[in-house]
Amino acid sequence: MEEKNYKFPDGFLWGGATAANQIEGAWKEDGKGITVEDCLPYREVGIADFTKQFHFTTKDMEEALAAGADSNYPKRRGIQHYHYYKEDIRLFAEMGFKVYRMSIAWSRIFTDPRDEKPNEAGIAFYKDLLKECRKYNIEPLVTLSHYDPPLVLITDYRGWYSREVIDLFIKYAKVCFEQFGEYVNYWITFNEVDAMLRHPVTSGALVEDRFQDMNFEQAIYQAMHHQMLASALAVKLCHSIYPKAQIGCMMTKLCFYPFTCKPEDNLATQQRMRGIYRYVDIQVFGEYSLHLLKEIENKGCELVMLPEDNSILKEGRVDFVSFSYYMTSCMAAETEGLDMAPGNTVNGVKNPYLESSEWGWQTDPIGLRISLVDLYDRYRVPLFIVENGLGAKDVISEDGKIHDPYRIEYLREHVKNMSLAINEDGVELIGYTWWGCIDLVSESTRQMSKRYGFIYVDVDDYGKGTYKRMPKDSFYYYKKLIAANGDVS
Ligand code: BGP
Repeated sequence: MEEKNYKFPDGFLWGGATAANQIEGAWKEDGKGITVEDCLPYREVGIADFTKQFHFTTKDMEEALAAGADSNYPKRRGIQHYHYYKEDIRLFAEMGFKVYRMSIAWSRIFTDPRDEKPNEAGIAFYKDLLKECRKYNIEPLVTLSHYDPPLVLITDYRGWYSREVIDLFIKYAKVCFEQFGEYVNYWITFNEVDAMLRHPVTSGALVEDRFQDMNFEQAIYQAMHHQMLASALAVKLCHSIYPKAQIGCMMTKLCFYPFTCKPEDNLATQQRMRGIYRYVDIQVFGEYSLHLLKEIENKGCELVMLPEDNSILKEGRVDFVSFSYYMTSCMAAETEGLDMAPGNTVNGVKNPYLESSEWGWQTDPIGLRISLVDLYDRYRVPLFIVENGLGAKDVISEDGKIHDPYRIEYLREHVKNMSLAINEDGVELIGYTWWGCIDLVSESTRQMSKRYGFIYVDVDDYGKGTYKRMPKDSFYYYKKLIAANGDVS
């Protein structure tokens, strides 16, 4: 068999990724405002089904939380990164990270998004964190919004459906660019921008119950439109403040294969895949695709657009496309009787040729190469993989260490396929950040026990543990891989 070298361009950005609401903890410290994520367990204790109804004011919620409601919720503790960030970044540097993807919590920068003045303590925290990255020559890649809208957007607005939220967001983005721009060359506007269609609360602060006067789908399309405008305005603002900075969009790179070669299954797959790209199309091309406008019209919905909206979208086109990639599954026109597989927020028909993680996500390194080629052929802008990883239940062995060959294999096989996409398919890929480079609270399970990290954090789902950090075997593997600039041959 032909020997392959798995090469990457000089300066390729190797690193890891996290999000504020999954690691920081300190949810009430130093003037941080309350967020949707801080309150989500309310639905689990039956006080309200947050996703459907919401009759509280922010003050009610604050009082209930202060009285100890859901006090054991893992997201509020995170991994205490707010207090351990220096140690965490030192460990990232030890692995040789060139880049660290993190997010800023809007609620730390503005306690209430309507405040005129930003919260100085929040600014100071992120400045210190960014300086710490720079100390080790780690390039920060900063996401402005990663699934954590301020609660006020639900209680006092109708989430992103309210056009005023755009101004609030841009005020926040401006503070970030002005205060942190000297440390940051790479920005992302919204994490998994397409996610609002699948979970309207966490991405759009949209609660169905608040839209009894209209079709909820109509509200989601309108909220998406406002988020597109906010993203475009943020891109333009960032370029005007720091012309050298690059700012991109971020999508969930779902990938479906036709379950059979029946034309019906192919058509179902094509339609599904078209849906996946439609909002990134706006961010890259600066305009709505006809098929999305048709879909909105066919559903009897209407998009309210102001005369300036088209030029805002045109002037705010992104510099790169970034994405998360974990798994693939299949599409069939008729799913009755077929096995289904769960995935990253969406289910698909189970692919009999793939292995599954403990959570049923179907691992597919070749699907990453297919995704890179699809994205590059479509957009012709640099690509950045900003989330890829394997969630697993790690066990501490008798020797006191964590041996995680499954994670190493997942990493190696995905990296090989990235190299093939660059060297054989001509894809322009600028970086790779492993999701959850340090153990963090999982988004879908909201627990610690689904672990992604190269670094183990000693805390369980109930907050028991020392929070001590400990490198796993994969830590040393990734360190070697980065030192060899990805040559895993
Ligand atoms: C992505 C999110 C991340 C992250 C990841 C893994 O969709 O952007 O925030 O959590 O999925 O998902 P999970 O934590 O559910 O395993």
